[in-house]
Amino acid sequence: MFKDIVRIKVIAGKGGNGCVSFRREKYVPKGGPDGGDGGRGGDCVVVVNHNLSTLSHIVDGQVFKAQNGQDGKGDKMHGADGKDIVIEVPKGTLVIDAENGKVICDTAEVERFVLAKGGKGGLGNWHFRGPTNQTPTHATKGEVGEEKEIILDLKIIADVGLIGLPNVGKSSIISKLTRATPKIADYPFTTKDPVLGVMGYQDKKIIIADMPGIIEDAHEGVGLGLEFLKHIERTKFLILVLEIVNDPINQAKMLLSELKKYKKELPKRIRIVTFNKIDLVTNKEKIDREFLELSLSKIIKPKPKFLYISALTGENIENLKDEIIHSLTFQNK
Ligand SMILES: Nc1nc2c(ncn2[C@@H]2O[C@H](COP(=O)(O)OP(=O)(O)OP(=O)(O)O)[C@@H](O)[C@H]2O)c(=O)[nH]1
Ligand SMILES: [Mg+2]
Repeated sequence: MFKDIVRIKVIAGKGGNGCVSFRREKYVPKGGPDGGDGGRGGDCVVVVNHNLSTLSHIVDGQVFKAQNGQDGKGDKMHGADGKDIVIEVPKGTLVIDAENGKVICDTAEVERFVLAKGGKGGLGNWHFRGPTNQTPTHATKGEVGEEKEIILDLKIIADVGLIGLPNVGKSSIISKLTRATPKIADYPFTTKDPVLGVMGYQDKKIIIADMPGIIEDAHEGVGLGLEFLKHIERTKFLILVLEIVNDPINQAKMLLSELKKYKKELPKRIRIVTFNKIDLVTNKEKIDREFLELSLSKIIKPKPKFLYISALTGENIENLKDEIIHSLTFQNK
């Protein structure tokens, strides 16, 4: 199951107590104080695991507790430090303080972060010896560890996102561009969650995200809603997938309006418009490309690149690859 938001509780370990003890040796009836210090409590740490792509391994409400430090012992023996507890997350997970909603750490930038610090160990009684007190019976207790309620909110990191109505061929396209094997079927909402694929180019890896379909009034929760669009917020650009045989201009208008309702600037992210299923058009002369492109250039700004493709036969898929690479290079300059 794909999960992209969970609430957890983290409890760092308590420090071990300092020890009260006196040296006991043969012929030394009154030995000096030798109580050791308590160990430090373990920390709660969030760490990026590059093999993860969801938060499904974490249960909502799960409590992560680090180990307590051990108490000090006689003979100045230091108690063992408590072990840290590591919470593994996919890259791109935002760590949010549930109390005030503030982002504490963005794992797109930081790969390891201490969420809650373990308590310090207490001091053993030998620290408290002095000229006036040779037999201190005092040691300090270990400090409690920090405790926090945390929200983990995954926003996947992809370079390019595929956006379109249901059933237009988005998953078919990603399966042609990358080695991803998403479910492809002739009914709407086959894709329920984002799917990532990697397109190799020279020594670079371009990450492409296939998205669920968007329908009219998705912003009001119709279809699968628009919540998944948070996963394209970090993409460098979007590819709009339109079905050539099904009034593409109308499809584009509807999609733009939904994207805008989610986030006003999102439509500006569109760099490529693909007209898919070109193989279904028997008389290609009948398509008025000029009219199509002119109409779409009026509503998509800056003017995108247009490609007529077929994910079924592979027509123009190589050109689409080139265009993706070109757009990314252009963007990075
Ligand atoms: N003829 C033809 N059929 C295609 C082409 N691309 C995809 N299809 C078919 O269209 C149907 C939908 O394809 P998907 O790739 O699942 O479409 P999608 O956009 O991912 O659909 P959702 O995940 O439901 O949003 C499948 O039956 C595909 O085989 C194409 O270029 N030509
Ligand atoms: Mg799909």
